[in-house]
Amino acid sequence: MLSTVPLVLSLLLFLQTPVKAFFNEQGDLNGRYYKGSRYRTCETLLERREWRTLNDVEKADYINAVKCLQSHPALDPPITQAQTRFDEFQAYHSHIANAVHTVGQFLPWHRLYLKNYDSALRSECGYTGTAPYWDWTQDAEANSNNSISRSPVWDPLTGFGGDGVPGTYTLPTDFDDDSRINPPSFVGCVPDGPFANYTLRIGPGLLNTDHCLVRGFNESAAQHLTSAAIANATKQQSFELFRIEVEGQPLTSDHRMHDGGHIAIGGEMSNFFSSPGDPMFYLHHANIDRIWWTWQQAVPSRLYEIAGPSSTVEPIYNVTLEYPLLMGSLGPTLQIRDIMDIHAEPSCYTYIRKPLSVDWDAFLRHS
Ligand SMILES: [Cu+2]
Repeated sequence: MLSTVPLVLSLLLFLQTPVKAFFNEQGDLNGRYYKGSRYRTCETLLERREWRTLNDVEKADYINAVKCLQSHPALDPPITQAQTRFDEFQAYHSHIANAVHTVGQFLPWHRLYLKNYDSALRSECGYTGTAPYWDWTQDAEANSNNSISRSPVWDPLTGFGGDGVPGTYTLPTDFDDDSRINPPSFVGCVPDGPFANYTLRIGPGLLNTDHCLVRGFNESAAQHLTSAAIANATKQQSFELFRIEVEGQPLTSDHRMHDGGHIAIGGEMSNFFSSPGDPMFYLHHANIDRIWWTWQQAVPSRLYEIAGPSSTVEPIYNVTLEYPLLMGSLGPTLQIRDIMDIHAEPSCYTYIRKPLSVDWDAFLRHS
């Protein structure tokens, strides 16, 4: 028995060696030391893919998972009108909107929000597919008029349904400027697709009334959704300039890709508070997150670069990597530093540009 003691000791010493090496490699970023265990590398990376590279079965799996979230009861929403888990995500965005836009935590907060939505689709609705993104440059640069409205993402059978129909929705009259509702954008109800019959309870704006999914496509926003628009952002040399160039108004005088995408879809999606009531919110923001990740990867020091004001009202601080990202009932509070590297725990996802070759196993499972 005694002879096992030195054996165990030498085994422990042996095991310590790679742990130390890991700490040296990962432990000092931006002059700060943190626990290596917090930044475990991922066992696998979930792959996020462009919507149109999914086959019809994969598209249906995603839509069905969103509809599942729209059928599960809310857990602990910050706005009592929220009835479903889908509403709960929308309600939390509305609740916290003033604190997470036009500030340094804008991109990190939305990165974690999307991750929690993806996790809910998987753990609560059994979704096993990709978290899709919408690369709107493929539509904005199409050689046709009405390039946004011609996108396959609006397909009524395989996509998210199309434009709102004029005259089918009447905005309530009792909203004030705080709701930031742009009436011309609320064209009408989406009559087709998988969400035509879903009753939204949060929004529009700060009103929380039962209503249909409202859209109002705006083709002129396509000019903010081109590769040139992306290049204008990704050429910025500091995070502070980059996040301003991505987010758009009111930080910039004209629209940019973030607000441009919101305005291109219009209706609920155009609203500062209630935009996640349109399921396309998550595909648009995944593309914004992908562009941020592209910018982060271009220069090593950008992986943990963060800056910007913490608030739009006093007291205002500079956002640091310790800044807490509040998620309420959607998930645990994490610090910005925890989500900067999407290839590390707890994020563990990546963005795929090209379509994958046919996965015959998946094909045979579904057929
Ligand atoms: Cu937002």
